[in-house]
Amino acid sequence: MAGKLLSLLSIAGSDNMGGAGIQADIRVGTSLGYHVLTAVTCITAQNSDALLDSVAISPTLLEKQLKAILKDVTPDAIKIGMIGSVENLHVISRFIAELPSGIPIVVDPVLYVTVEEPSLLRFELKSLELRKGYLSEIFPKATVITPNLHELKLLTGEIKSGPDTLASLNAKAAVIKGGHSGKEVIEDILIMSPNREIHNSHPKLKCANLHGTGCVFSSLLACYLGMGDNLETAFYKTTRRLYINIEKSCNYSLGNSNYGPININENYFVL
Ligand code: PXL
Repeated sequence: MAGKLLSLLSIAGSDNMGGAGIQADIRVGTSLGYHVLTAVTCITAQNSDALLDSVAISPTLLEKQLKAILKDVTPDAIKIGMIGSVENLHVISRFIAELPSGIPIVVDPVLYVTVEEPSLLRFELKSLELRKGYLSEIFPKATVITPNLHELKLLTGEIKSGPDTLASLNAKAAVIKGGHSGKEVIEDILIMSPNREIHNSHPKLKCANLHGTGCVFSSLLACYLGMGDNLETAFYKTTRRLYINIEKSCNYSLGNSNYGPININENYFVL
């Protein structure tokens, strides 16, 4: 029999514009030779101007998707993005508790997104219960979590990371994504223990096409971990590759808006 095909399981929401969510994860995984399995948690209606609506998949259907996959395939890596409801959070929590040990699980707690319609704030962005669920049920089971600075604030009350960050997030490791700092140099920080931090910096790119950056970050990280990289190497490769993909996305336009998807389809080998 031929060699085993690597598989990434993306548990996330659908973005009909193809920039974020499940669609981003499929493109990231495919670019690295993965077969991408999906469990859809919710469906959004959006374009590059606005998020119009979002509806959660029923917890029963989510559970069936996850069980069907696990009965057949043991994924090499798992990425968890938008969750859609607290009921779905409980389903995901039970699912990851029952997995064989050793599968890297990357959790992107989607609680703040760049473009938003204030009148249509989706569940994810306003639910206190969801935040509590992440902290008590999901983060402790994750290999690494990837909040942005706004999400860090929403989850811990702190705007900066420090020695207590992992304890207050209840997580084993975290990457704090610095893209929203407003600074000219973006600094992403991998926290592996209270006194072990790794900083990766790059200049802020003046680029309009940034939709999906957070989703791509977490699925790249999951893919590299699933290929056997340690967290430090996977973090380095993720920040480098994302930077190159964004740089190459600056000079195209898609549709009406000035907030298009990043082009993640090309793999750039980074070491
Ligand atoms: O980027 C966060 C995000 C995650 N998942 C889905 C989304 C978005 C942002 O629009 O639509 C499905």
